[in-house]
Amino acid sequence: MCTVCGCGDTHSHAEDTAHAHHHGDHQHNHDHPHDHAHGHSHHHHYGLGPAGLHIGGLSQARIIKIEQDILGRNDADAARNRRYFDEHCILALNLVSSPGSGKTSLLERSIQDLKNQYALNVIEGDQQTENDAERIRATGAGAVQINTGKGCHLDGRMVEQAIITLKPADHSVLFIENVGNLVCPALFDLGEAAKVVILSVTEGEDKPLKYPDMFHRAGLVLINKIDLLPYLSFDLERCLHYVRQVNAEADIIQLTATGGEGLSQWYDWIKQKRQALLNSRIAELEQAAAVKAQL
Ligand SMILES: Nc1nc2c(ncn2[C@@H]2O[C@H](COP(=O)(O)OP(=O)(O)OP(=O)(O)O)[C@@H](O)[C@H]2O)c(=O)[nH]1
Ligand SMILES: [Zn+2]
Ligand SMILES: [Zn+2]
Ligand SMILES: [Zn+2]
Repeated sequence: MCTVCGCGDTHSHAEDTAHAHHHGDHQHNHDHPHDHAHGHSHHHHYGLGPAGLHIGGLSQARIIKIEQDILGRNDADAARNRRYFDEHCILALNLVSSPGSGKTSLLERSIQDLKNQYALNVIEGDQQTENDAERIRATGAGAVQINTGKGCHLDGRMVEQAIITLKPADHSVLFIENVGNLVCPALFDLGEAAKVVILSVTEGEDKPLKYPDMFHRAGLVLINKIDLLPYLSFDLERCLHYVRQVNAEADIIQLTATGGEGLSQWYDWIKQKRQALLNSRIAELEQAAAVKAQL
């Protein structure tokens, strides 16, 4: 399923999709269907309608309705997960990135370093294969693999089912490795405490601007593979600036997931988030007890 995000979009123009064309020396808006025989470069922008995307065969109003239905259902599932995580003081982190940015590597290393401190579990999302769950199990942590088939993101219901299988302990940490995709996982809340976006320096510094939704929703941005900086023309300062442009609030940590710089900052961040979760749960219970005492 990914009717909402339009991933399966074929590059066709139709229906009510008004789109802008930026030709070299002029720009015009039009909504006529046409082939692609222009002899000059031009810019087709499918995100300018009210739905923010184009799906061949569907009107903008229909897309908005479908999206509201699907996301509304997902939000209800995610809210149930969040309540469960809060009641059991489970810190759930949703790791999102492009394929190959280093999510599983980071988890393998983090589990080695943290397994004596916390109970750890991992939900692994990929379209196919159980490779990542096997890598995680080799570290000794509990892992459930979710294969999404043609699907390009995890949703709240999939995570709920995985929790039933994993039965994470109270006060544990649950890492959710989403499907490698910087687009759709931004839309689907899983009930996590925070989205952690991982950007590898091999991907180029412009990704926060190209995929702003994802970076906008991040609680933490990890800039990974900084050990490779000497071999690349990646402009770190510019990248930090771009992250700030789309998200002024997110924490940012630079690191080498395979073992090296920045890992201790990442572990401190987890520790702080976990403590904040415990504190708010304690405050909640105290408040409930105070109300009960007054009755
Ligand atoms: N040099 C270097 N390589 C890294 C680092 N982190 C990950 N890698 C390498 O990057 C490649 C991809 O890493 P994975 O951990 O499989 O990436 P992933 O994000 O889990 O990939 P998908 O699950 O397919 O989306 C592997 O060859 C890793 O060894 C790093 O900090 N430095
Ligand atoms: Zn044109
Ligand atoms: Zn992975
Ligand atoms: Zn998608």
